[in-house]
Amino acid sequence: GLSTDWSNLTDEQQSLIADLVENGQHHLFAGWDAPGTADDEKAAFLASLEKINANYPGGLVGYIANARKLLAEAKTGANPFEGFTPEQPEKVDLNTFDATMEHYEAIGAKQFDKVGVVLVAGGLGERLGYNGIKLDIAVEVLECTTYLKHYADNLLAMQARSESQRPVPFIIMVSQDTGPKTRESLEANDYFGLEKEQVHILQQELVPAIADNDGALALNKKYELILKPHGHGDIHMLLHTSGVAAKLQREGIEYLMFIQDTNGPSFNTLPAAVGVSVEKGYDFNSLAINRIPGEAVGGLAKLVGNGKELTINVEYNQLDPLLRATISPEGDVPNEEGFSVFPGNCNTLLIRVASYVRILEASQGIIAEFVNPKYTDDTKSAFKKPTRLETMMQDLPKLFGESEKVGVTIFSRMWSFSPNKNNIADAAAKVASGGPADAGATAESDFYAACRKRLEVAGAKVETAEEIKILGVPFTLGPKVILRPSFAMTLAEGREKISGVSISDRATLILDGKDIVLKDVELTGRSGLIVKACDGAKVTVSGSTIDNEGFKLVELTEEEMGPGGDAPEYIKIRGYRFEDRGAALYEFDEPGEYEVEA
Ligand code: UGB
Repeated sequence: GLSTDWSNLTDEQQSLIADLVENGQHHLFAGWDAPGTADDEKAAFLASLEKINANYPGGLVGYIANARKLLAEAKTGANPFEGFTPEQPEKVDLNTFDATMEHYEAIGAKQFDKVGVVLVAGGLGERLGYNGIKLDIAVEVLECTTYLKHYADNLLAMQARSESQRPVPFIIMVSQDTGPKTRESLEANDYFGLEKEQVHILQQELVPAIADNDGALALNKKYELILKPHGHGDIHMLLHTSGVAAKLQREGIEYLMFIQDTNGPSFNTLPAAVGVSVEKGYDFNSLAINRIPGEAVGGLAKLVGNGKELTINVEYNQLDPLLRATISPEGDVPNEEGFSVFPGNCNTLLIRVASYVRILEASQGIIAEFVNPKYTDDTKSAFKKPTRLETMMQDLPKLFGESEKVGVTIFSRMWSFSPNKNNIADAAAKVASGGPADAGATAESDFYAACRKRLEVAGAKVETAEEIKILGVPFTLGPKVILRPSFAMTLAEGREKISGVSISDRATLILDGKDIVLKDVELTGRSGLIVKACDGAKVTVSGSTIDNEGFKLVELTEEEMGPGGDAPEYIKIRGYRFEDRGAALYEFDEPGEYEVEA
């Protein structure tokens, strides 16, 4: 009963249509106009079906089958945690910056040429209300380093510290929303010093929305599917179908570190996390923080029951019901230390490549898809709006067997997790209800806090500033310290290069370069000191008191914040900027030995 002229379709198109019709998708082709009318729309529609069919392992028929199965399960209301009791996962606590942390860092730092970095950056950041890609946002606005440059700088620093100096593979997952601008940023900046060949861009595709429990694909209008994002779990499928995971394994990469687009501190944790994975034999190491009850990050728990044991992220919307049904009738309430019972998932994951590739091959990279339809009523027979299958990258351990080991490594928050996810108004509301802001200003202040910590570990006297509040978002900005990854990747490295330093609450210190040494240097008042040294430039700054006007924080006026204000958007999302009032700048772009007495 399909009314169109099918004779000029390719064999593949005809067989795809036949397969779809056989699988309950007759409506996609019903009521078609006669040949000669809307031919372009029809062609585009068929092209979109073919594209989706090619991108999803098992094709559209596989997608529909998976949808029917998951929707049937959702309808019976099966509790995914039935029979399981959550227990504490196996964990290593690195909240303290002590010998244990340095022990793991030392192990991890030897593995820099066996690690690849995977950045999931397909999301648009609607909650942040930012108009570009999130990777182009500045993580700090003293020098306005973007997240993408900051991540690339870390890869360069890892390379510079490994014996082989082999380029660290950098895999970036983009979507149709973020792909063009991500490529543009890389190209406009000459790949930030990386080699083009070490960067692998993988594009995730949208999946069709589903209109009912029978898995009927939803149409926007005649000849047009409704398409929706499939989630960050697509990274596993893409690393499989592209062959990149297997290729990296053949090239000797042993670990992949998965990071998010706006989590600036992730590389602080890399050396120690790798050290933990190596020493404990973890196939999957989830990096975590002490979670605040109710916080929008999942909880990492060991689920025990049904003859099984599985350490997994319990997503934030499922955690409270699970706790109520098992170990905590009050739900997600604070423990004696004020934290949620289970560590919070940073979604920074360190995965052992050998087990990963094996699991990708067995699963085709489709990792624990789920569906979350909103039904019109209790009969669960109709949806309020079309739904779709989704995946989350942290669900990989659901496919693990007895032999794979999952562990959790806990770090302090400013050191490991300070994403920039919320606009100022939402951030202020989150703070008001007792949660973290996870906003531009806090991402920046935590960035400085982590660098201050490196100074403190090196014995520096650091005078912490008072908390300030801009537009309802509280944060502690000073002293503002940037130690670039070129300067130090581990605590030990910072200790070797810093001695006798003291820095006042309003001062600014920026160090960029591998061979910079600071000895007996005092930064008073609001003074600023910036030292930049190229490769081969050995710079010693010693016996100095720095006393200048440094950087001044200037709050944006209401007018500047408004739509007419000409401040860049990455400034507006934090509500302030800095003015350089005469910080001391020492820059060395020729190799050699230099002594600086300011
Ligand atoms: N992302 C993609 O690349 N593609 C997609 O289709 C979707 C996202 P969100 P979410 O660490 O704060 C996760 O939306 O999903 C990228 C964990 O599930 O910011 O709400 C996107 O670009 C949760 O357990 O996060 O929550 C970004 O880089 C918790 O730990 C990343 O995926 C929380 O993150 C995350 O996307 C957290």
